[in-house]
Amino acid sequence: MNDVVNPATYENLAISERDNGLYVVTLNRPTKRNALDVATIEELIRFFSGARMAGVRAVVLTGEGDHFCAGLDLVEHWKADRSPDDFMHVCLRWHEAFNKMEYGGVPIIAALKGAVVGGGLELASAAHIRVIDPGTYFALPEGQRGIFTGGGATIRVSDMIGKYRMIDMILTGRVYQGQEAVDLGLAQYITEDSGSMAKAMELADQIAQNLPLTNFAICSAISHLNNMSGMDAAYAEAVVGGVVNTQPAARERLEAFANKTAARVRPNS
Ligand code: 1HE
Repeated sequence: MNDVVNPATYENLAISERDNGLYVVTLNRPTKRNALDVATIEELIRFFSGARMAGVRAVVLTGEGDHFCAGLDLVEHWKADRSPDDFMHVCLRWHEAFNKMEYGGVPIIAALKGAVVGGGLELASAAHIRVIDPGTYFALPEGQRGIFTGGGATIRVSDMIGKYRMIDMILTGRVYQGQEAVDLGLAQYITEDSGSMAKAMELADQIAQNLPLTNFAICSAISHLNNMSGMDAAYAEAVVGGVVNTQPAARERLEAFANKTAARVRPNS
């Protein structure tokens, strides 16, 4: 077994393999509400740096216990009494982890519950799809804690809900939940009961049936292209399209369409 997907090599993450290259990655410090300490960030970097090469086709990311993630481990941070230089490097490791997630080419579906706050929201926002249930809530308590973001909220949360809503969240501690959170863009799906995990698994199963190179392009190229000028993005999209849209594995699917055996796109019933 590739060490990257070997559960025995992780302490703060629980890694479990399901069918079809689908993995569940669970933040596993429930007694600390899955707060992100240095060790957990290093484990996220390790898993998501190697996931694609280890054959992982999709990941459901969740948390053990009632809460997805309470953000930065405030107790570790307080005890370490870090210098600015030290904390800058902590933040750079967070970015390493979350960039590996967003740009790594493996689809990540976050099954969210309870608190998704501060750095927990930064982590969730590096996933490609977020599923919530009625008990899930989002907040950026940094303003009240006397600190600031450091794991990409200024980039990804702004991207999801707009700069001024993000500013309001961190200035006032405003909490978003339920359908309003979906309408704003904090999540793409909400379940009626506490079934965010079941829905995330269903989505991951479906996504894992796409060709891996297609999923790689979707979960890597789109984010890169969005960082480029329009001209460069159009050029790079053509290059990616050239590689992905001619992949030999796609021929069978294209042939099925041409032979009228492939499913057609129909409206929801
Ligand atoms: C923690 C943390 C944590 C809980 N760091 N230990 N994030 C926050 O400001 C959110 C802080 N946490 C909370 O508001 C609440 O803990 C929760 C809403 C998440 C959960 O409440 P509850 O009542 O279920 O749990 P609790 O009693 O508050 O905490 C249970 C234990 O988890 C307790 O430890 P214990 O050893 O005393 O049992 C807490 O100390 C521990 N715990 N949250 C450390 N965050 C790169 S910059 C990112 C900036 C940020 O992320 S700022 C936002 C930080």
